[in-house]
Amino acid sequence: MRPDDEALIVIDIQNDFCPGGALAVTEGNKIIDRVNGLMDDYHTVVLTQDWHPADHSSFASNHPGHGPFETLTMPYGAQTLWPDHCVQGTTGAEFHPDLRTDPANLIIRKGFRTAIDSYSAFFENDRSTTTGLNGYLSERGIRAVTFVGLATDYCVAYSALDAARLGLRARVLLGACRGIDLGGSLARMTEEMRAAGVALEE
Ligand code: VGL
Ligand code: ZN
Repeated sequence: MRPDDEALIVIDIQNDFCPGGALAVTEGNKIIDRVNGLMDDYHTVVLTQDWHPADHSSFASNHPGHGPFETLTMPYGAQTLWPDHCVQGTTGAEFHPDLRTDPANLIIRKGFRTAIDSYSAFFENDRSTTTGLNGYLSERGIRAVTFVGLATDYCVAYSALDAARLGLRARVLLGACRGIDLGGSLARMTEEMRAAGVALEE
């Protein structure tokens, strides 16, 4: 068992991010056995769930003339456009059926505001609108967080960078993550995490 001031944060292991899904991450399903095992080591387990309305501003389909994986400038900065994914209430938004959910103490949904995307488990993409997760963790006395899940270079990396910025000890188990790797994003975000003091382990 890990010390009780540590939490495991499992990012977005949902059908749409696994093979066959709308925004499938290569081998996204391959991490599930390991993640399920890790849950037994932590007193506190948090799952995140990407949870978008159908008219979400990150969907290319809501920007006529633009396609998936293009970048648009939003009021809060640059935003990658994605295929429709993790639409509230759909099968694609459900956790992968092999993922254990019973051990979760908290399930945090993000990206449910039409006008703003949310990669990080802590803050939306304006980097200031909070999800409430930091308050939950601090009230529970959590000082260190370990991240696993999908995708390494988006929701995992943004979450880990925010955790470090918030003064939590942050660790990413890269072998229990898989990346999207859009235009070199995997190398870039891995380097950003390393530079921010996030512990990168296999
Ligand atoms: C994610 C792109 C869009 C992720 C979520 O979970 O990494 N990536 N929405
Ligand atoms: Zn999303």
